[in-house]
Amino acid sequence: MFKVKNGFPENFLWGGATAASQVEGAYDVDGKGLSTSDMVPYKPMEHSNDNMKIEVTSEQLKAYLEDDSKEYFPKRKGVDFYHRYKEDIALFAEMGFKVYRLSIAWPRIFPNGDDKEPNEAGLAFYDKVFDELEKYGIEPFVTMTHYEMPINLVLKYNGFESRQAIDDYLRFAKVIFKRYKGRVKYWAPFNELNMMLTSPYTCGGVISDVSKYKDNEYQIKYQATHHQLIASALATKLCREIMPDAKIGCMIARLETYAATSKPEDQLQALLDEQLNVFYPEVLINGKYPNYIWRYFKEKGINIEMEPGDEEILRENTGDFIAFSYYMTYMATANPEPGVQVSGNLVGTSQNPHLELTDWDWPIDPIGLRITLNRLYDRFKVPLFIVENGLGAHDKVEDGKVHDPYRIDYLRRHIEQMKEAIIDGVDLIGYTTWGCIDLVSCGTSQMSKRYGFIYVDQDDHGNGTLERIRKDSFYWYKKVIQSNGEDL
Ligand code: BGP
Repeated sequence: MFKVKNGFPENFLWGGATAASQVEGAYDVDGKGLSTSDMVPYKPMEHSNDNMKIEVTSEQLKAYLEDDSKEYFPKRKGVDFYHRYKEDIALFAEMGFKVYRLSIAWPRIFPNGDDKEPNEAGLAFYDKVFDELEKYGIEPFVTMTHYEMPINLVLKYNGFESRQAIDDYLRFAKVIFKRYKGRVKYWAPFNELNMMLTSPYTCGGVISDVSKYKDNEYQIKYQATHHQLIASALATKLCREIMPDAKIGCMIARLETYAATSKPEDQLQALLDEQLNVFYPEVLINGKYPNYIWRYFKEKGINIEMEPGDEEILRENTGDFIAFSYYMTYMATANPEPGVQVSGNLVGTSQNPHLELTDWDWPIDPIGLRITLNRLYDRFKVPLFIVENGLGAHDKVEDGKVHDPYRIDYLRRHIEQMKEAIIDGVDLIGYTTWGCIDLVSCGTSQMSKRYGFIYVDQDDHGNGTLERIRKDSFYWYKKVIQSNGEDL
């Protein structure tokens, strides 16, 4: 299948991942328009999964647009990658990255989403980023949009609730495919398609309280998802036409789920949750809505409005790989007590008594990653790419250094399980740890939830020098890459 050295394929893509909305900052510089993430204020969260939902109401949005002086919007500042990308990419190269996952901020290219012409300054920025990556031989992996929809499209037609979003998205796709043809080999149309179920605003620019499906939240989310699935398939078609050598695949948040007990009904709930999670690759890799989803849609009163030709679009434009984020495992229970979080509503659970928890109550489960890799490969038989995995933790600077043995331990244990999965026969092609540099947390907008190999001097309120400091894990990951996963 593929030559293995020290347990990993010789050409294994080691690297790290970020998102424009969480690192770039410069939210209104060089013609960039406002994105959905620019309208998410600081919402601290400690030791709870309560606000995994990153949502904004129509009233809040109106207030933020009119006068945002009262709120602090951390993602507008990020960690100033926009001006420091050369320094940061040099640090990634120092660790030996083979690949760097980044996203393109859609409103840098089309400030209002529907502008007649793209914004040249925005296109030129990513030219320079790709130049820098090329200088060090680092392959870009581009998430075409990672929670950065132009806010004007939310105001104009409630984001991906409207089918119009497909056309505007494809205009954006065509511009970036043509511009970066030959420079970017790996593409993912959206970030974590399935998180539409908890965060329709963040994932699809959909504000539920103004939705035309107001009385059925499932209809809102799955109709918007249908539009993103069609957009993904048509982007895949465009990609094949414009860049035949590129690879494009679907990206989900993997929610590996265990039955809370050996009760058959809990095991059945775990099966149903698994089906909800793999629904997206079922459509985008296997080319059709899976049979099981129609029962679920019926039970939830969901009636997907499709247009003639939609089924052919999905059947004829399937992806090359499955990319996914993996942080933790979940537990499914058929009869949750009031207040118990269950994976069916896609909220992380801290109930598994056998797993230790992170500072933010995310269960740590390295073996779960081996299970996930086997499950996904057994079902889809396409290459897999782990594009997010990491530990959000409180780090502190001591005498100019950051000692993060807990992060090294977390990553080491997950990489060990990746090695096991490869021995199991899984075709795993790459691994980009999440937040290779400290950045603004997606769910909580906190800087203090740090993931990076590189510490950034900035606190939750945007105070700091933005100085970069190599953590102990920086030097550890450098050895891991140098030894192709042998020296852990
Ligand atoms: C994923 C997002 C990433 C990243 C990650 C960690 O859902 O794709 O953008 O943020 O979550 O979550 P958080 O930043 O909330 O710790």
